[in-house]
Amino acid sequence: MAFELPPLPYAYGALEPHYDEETVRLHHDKHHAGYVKGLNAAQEQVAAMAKSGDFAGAKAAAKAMAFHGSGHMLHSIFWTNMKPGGGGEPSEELADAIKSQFGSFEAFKGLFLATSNAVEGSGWGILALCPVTHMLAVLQAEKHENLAAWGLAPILALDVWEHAYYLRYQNKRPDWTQAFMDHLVNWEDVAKRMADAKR
Ligand code: MN3
Repeated sequence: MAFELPPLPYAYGALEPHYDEETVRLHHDKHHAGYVKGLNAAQEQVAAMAKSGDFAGAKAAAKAMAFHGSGHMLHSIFWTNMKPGGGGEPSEELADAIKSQFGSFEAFKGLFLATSNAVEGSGWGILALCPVTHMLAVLQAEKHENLAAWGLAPILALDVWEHAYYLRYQNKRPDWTQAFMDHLVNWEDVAKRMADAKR
């Protein structure tokens, strides 16, 4: 069954002024859609190899699967991780987990922003949960798939590819990551993802 581009959970312009309508539209309808298309193409390539018995394209298919599959997954998380009037602080279980792992929400925020800002080239800042130990970890992804920690579930994903912010924020990545944290994060969604990952 083919993968599909999930619709945005809000209107294209709903995150203004912190995330501009034009970027959201291009980012969702062109960039994210491109990863869904690439993932489906990789799946078809695998099916064709299995059918023909010719596995000459195995390496390319595996790489395409990791790149486009991770791109599709991280963007799907990213869109739902935001809401109009977001930001602020998490509550209850997620707030406790962040405090226990990082000392305080402020310390977590500093680490998450520094980690996201320091991604080399295109990538992501990620907060992930280990479903076995329930520990939280702040990670980077280069492109979508590199530097992944196997087994950890991303619950907060911040896109720092230039396509994610360049129209509004130009080269000022730290202004974009700060705006994301202060005005866009949907902490209820992050908390729900943590609870789901624990099950
Ligand atoms: Mn993107």
